[in-house]
Amino acid sequence: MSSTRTTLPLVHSGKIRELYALPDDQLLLLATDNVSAYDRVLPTPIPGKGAVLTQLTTWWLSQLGDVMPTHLVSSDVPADVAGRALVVEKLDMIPVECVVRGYLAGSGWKEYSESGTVAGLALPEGLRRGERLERPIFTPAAKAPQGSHDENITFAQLVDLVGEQAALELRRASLRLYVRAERVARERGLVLVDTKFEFGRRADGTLVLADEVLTPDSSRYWAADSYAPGTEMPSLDKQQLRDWITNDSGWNPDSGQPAPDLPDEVVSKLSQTYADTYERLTGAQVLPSAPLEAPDEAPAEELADATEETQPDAVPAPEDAQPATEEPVEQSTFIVDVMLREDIPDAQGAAITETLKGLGYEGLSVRQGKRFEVDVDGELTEERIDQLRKATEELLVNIEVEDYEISLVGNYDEEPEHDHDHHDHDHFGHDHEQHDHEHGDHEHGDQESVTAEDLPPADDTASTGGQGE
Ligand code: Q0N
Repeated sequence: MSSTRTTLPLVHSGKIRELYALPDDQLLLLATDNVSAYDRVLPTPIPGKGAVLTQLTTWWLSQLGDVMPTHLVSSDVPADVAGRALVVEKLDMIPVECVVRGYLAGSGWKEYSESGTVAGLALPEGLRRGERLERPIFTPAAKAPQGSHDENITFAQLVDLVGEQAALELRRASLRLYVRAERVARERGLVLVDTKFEFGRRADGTLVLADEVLTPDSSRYWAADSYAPGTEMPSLDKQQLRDWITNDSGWNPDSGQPAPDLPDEVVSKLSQTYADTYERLTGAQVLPSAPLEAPDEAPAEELADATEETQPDAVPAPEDAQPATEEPVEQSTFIVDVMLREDIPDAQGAAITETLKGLGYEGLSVRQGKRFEVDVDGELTEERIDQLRKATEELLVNIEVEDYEISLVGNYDEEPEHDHDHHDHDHFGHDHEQHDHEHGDHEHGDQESVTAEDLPPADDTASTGGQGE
C-alpha cells in the first residue's frame, strides 16, 4: 500500500512538519502530531495537533490574504493526509525568521529586565513583564553560523543578509501582518503576544507569506480574560507540558536522558487546548483528519533540523541599541479631542474653575474635555477616515452634548526619513456647523516622537480645558 509520505519526494523534514515535492512547482506542507519541548521532540504525539495547526494556518491565511499574497494553493490533499496538509506554492525562501513582538514575554522580557532592550532595540523604561508595547517590534532571527539555534540579528545584520530593500520589505510585511492579527485575536479573546513569520519569493520577485502561520508552535498566545501584566502569564499550549515536565515527570531535560512518554491526561489536555484555541479564534470546530501512519521508510535524518521549536525565544544579541520607534508600519495615529458643546453646562469644568479661584487664579474659565489616541491600521484612505469619524460619533461622542475634533499626528506608512511632507497635522475636523472650536493644530512632535508624552496625563484637566485659546 502506498502512502503519501512514502511515495512523494521529501524536500524537508523537521520532525514536526514535513514538506514533499508535488508537480508544477508546488509542495505539500504536512503537519505531524509531534510536539517539542526543551528543544526536542517528545516521544508521545498529541492526537489532532497537526490537523488543528494546519487548519489554523488556513484560517489565518484567509484573514491575512488582503495584506499580502500567501503561498496557500489549496487544502485538497490526498485522503491519507486530509485535514493535516496543504498544497502550497514552491517559493525561493528567505532564510530569516521574521519575529514580531507586541508584548514583553519570554526572552524579550528577560533581555528587557536585564538591559532595557529587546533584541538590541531600546524600549521605554518601567515596562512590566507581559506589558503591551506601544508599537510592535520586529526582531528578526537567523541560523547561527555554527549550531542549529536561531539567534536574534539586528536590522543592520538583516540588511547585510538580504539587502536593504528586502530588509525593509520584510519588516514592513511582518509588522503589518502582526498588527492585523493581534487585533483579530484580541477581538476573539486571545492576546497574540509574539509570532514568527517566514517569507519566500515567486520567480517574479513578489514577496509571499509562507510556512505555518500564527499557530501555537510559531506564536505565543495568552487568554485575554486572564491578561495581567506584571505577573507571569502561561502561554496557552506549552505551559501544561512544561509544568508536568518540571513538576511531575522526574525528567531533567539537561540530563541527556531521553524524554519520557506523556501521561494520557497531559496528552488529552494538550489536545483539548489546541482545539480550544482553534475554536476560540475561528468560531468553528476542527475538521477531523486521518490518523497519521508512519512512513514505511524513515525520513532521511540528515534533512532534519531544529527549526521546529519555533517559539520566538532565540538568545538575543543586544549590541547596538536603536530606537524602536523607527519601525515603519502602515498605521496612523489620530488624536480625538472631545469637548462638551458650549451650550451644555460643564459641572466638572466649573468645579475646576472654582478650585482655581480658591487658589487665587482669577479670570480663568475651565471647560473639561477628554482625549483619545486612536491607531488606525491599513492604508489611510478617505473611507478609513470616514470610518474613524463614524466610530468617534458612535463610541466616543454623544453628539447631542459633545463636540469633537480629529487630528492626524503620526503616519507610519512611509520610511521615517521622508515622511514629513504629507499627512502630518492634517486636520479632519467634522462639519457640524455652529459648535466648531477652532482648536487649531496640536503641537505634537514629528511622527517618530508621537507617543504618550505628546498627550497630557488623563487627569490633566487644566491643560485640556486650556487648548481652545
Ligand atoms: C520551505 N521551510 C521551512 C526558510 C525555511 N512555500 C515554500 N516553498 C519553498 N520552501 C518552503 C516553503 C514553505 N513553507 C519552508 N523549508 C522550505 C524551513 N524554513 C526555515 C527558515 O528558512
